[in-house]
Amino acid sequence: MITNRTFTMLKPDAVEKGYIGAILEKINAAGFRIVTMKMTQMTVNDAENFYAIHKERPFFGELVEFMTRGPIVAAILEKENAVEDFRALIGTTNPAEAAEGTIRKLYASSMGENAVHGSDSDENAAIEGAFHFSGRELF
Ligand code: FUP
Repeated sequence: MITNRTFTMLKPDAVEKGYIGAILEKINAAGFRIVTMKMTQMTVNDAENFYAIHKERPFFGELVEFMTRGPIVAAILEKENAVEDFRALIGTTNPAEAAEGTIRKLYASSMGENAVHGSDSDENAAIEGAFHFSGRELF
């Protein structure tokens, strides 16, 4: 089993603000290899399924509305210790608390609109990657 991969989305806020290039540069500079990547837009059904774990949370409706309001960039990334290292690179969920130099500190505006997603476990990285990509799209 491959455990050195994680899954990311550059969220609608980051795409709208023109941060795709800057964020990909940080990802490259941190030593991640891009296994696959695409620009896509989630449907309401997609977002409800992707974030099903948060279904009962008060922010669920806003989260789905936000994640479907425009295109995202989805990607699978590879590196030793990918899940943990990528979460360190992006910073905490709330950008106000994120460490200096992290992607969320630099490019996110709020807890809800936090620029980028990173899987929280190897298991979820595999599930989330398979949600967006078929085996033929992995390089
Ligand atoms: P993270 O793993 O850092 O992406 O954060 P979570 O999986 O806990 O949350 C997923 C998304 O739900 C966040 F990116 C933004 C949204 N969220 C809120 O809007 N409010 C909250 O209190 C927590 C999460």
